[in-house]
Amino acid sequence: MELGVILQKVRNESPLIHNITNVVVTNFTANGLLALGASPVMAYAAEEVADMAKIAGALVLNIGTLNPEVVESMLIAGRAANEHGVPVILDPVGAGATPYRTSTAQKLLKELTISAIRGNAAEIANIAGQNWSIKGVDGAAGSGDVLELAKSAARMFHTVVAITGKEDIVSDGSITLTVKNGHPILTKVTGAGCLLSAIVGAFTAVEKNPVHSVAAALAYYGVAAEIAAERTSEAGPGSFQIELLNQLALVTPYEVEKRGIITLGGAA
Ligand code: ATP
Ligand code: TZP
Ligand code: MG
Ligand code: MG
Repeated sequence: MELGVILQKVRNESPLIHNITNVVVTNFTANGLLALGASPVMAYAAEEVADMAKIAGALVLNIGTLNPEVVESMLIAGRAANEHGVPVILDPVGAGATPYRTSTAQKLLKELTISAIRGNAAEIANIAGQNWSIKGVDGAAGSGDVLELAKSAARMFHTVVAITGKEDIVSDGSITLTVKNGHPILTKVTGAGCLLSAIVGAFTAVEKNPVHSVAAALAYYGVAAEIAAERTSEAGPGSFQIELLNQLALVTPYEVEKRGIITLGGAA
């Protein structure tokens, strides 16, 4: 897989990414997509989401701060995206923390064709009917087999599943990859996962093989985070957050190729 080529394609094509996301991460997500070179838009009204989704390169649905109106808009946007061949990405933020979040994520998966789901292990386990502990929107490490979980969830939902954490797993149920980039300080920035899901949308807009697009997005993001952490090692999460935006814009396709670590299965 040519990581650098996919990144360059995102920057060349600057796909429009329609986000229906949560109120915590909206600004950070828009700035992160701009830094990457994509074109973000947030649109929520039931009256306009179908029109926006059908002209987008990808639709990203994020259940972080749900309410019934937002869910209705997600379904309308998702149906329009599906009708027009626009890939839909789901971030099931906090699934498992409350029954409403779990059942909403499951409903979106049932009623829409979803190209990829990106979440932490607890969120993916809970939508797949397994009981992993989750505290609010933060997943506990858990003791389960994350590789098997990604595989079985991908098969269950007929989609690509990305489980992120210290190492990231991407599976379509038959091919499973591990991405070993990133930095622990990402866990101190709210929206680090939500922005990543939006970036997965941007990569999936330009690369039609979703295992490749998702793995490339995770590697790109992890490499940008590593460089940002190196450059702000004397500082805290505030400086890191800003430097992450800088590096999302500055990291080159060559650096992503050189530093990206993607292996087949869970092997080292
Ligand atoms: P959570 O709420 O559990 O933190 P999230 O939705 O914020 O989940 P993460 O799993 O934190 O999403 O993933 C966001 C990014 O942070 C990914 O690029 C992931 O690889 C990276 N990441 C998370 N934890 C670590 C870690 N301990 N070491 C390195 N990278 C990490
Ligand atoms: N509460 C509802 S959504 C949200 C919080 C804190 C943001 C979660 O962002 P992420 O990317 O999962 O850390
Ligand atoms: Mg996190
Ligand atoms: Mg999250």
